[in-house]
Amino acid sequence: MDKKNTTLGEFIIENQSSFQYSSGELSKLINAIRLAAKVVNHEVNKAGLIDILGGVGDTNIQGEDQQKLDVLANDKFIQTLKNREIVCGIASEEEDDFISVNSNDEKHQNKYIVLIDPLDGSSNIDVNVSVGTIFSIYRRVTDIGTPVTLKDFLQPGINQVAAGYIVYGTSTMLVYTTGDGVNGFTLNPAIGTFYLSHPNMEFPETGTIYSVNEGNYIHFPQGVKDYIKYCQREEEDRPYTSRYIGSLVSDFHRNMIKGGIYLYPKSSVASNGKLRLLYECNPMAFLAEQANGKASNGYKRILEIQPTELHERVPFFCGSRKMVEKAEEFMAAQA
Ligand code: AHM
Ligand code: MG
Repeated sequence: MDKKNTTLGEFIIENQSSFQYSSGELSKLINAIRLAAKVVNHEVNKAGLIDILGGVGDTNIQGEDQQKLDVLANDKFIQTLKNREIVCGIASEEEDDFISVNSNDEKHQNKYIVLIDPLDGSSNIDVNVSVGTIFSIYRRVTDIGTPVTLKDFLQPGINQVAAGYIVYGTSTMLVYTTGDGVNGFTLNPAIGTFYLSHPNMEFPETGTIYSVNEGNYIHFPQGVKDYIKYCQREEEDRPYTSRYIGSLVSDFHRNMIKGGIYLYPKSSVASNGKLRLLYECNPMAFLAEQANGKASNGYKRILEIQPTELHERVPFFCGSRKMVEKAEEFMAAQA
């Protein structure tokens, strides 16, 4: 069969047997995410048409205003995962604490936990700019048959079994890895089917795009300031092009296709930057490494950081391998 005619559903089945611990559970879980993605996609696409925009008046645990679509996306993903009884626990950017899921008939028998950022870049919704969903999947570490605990969620990123994102962009794509490369699927909205459009995605080894919120320049550490100046210097393939959407999923997606680096460093006003380790940086880092790219906190591999809190933040440098290494050189020079 022409690979490009492969649907996501077919791809999941075909690849189930090649997955080391395959029991079908992970396939069901990715299928549930596929379904929730289509529902959220439908809502995101009609956001400008109906009275669904704007804040709901709540703030989440990080003190940020929640947008209606954040709440809706959060509900859809959690409901879908709960209803299908395929996970034992869920943590979300929009929930203060993790959720323990108990199937009706069998007590706590599922082995996977999911961490999600249901709608990342949500400050972009009101202005019709791409947003995304990020997900990360682990095997629980506590005993099956008991409720999940925080320990199940505070695992280093290297333990991830699968991770991915959905980008609600000019077209909607679901991109994911189960540790055997990265594949991208584009939604045909007419029939509601994802097709394999980007098999074996890889970051170019280097690139000419840097993505950072330069408005924060004054607050950045000296190593980051020096790296930005390096990007802007006229030499060889530089100055680089600056591209920053403010939507991590979209910035990452573009950089993976074209070659580039994304930076969200710490600053004098945010000691660990902004992005969350568990449901933003770890899944993106897993994807980056699976796509021949690199992800670091400026000094060390993101995937090896031992988390201590559900919503902890971490500086994030991610993208084409050589570019991340160069940024790390500048950081090390100022350490
Ligand atoms: P969010 O989870 O509240 O949407 O924040 C995460 C987003 C990322 O998608 C994006 O890269 C970053 O925040 C932009 O932040 P800033 O506006 O500070 O540059
Ligand atoms: Mg987010």
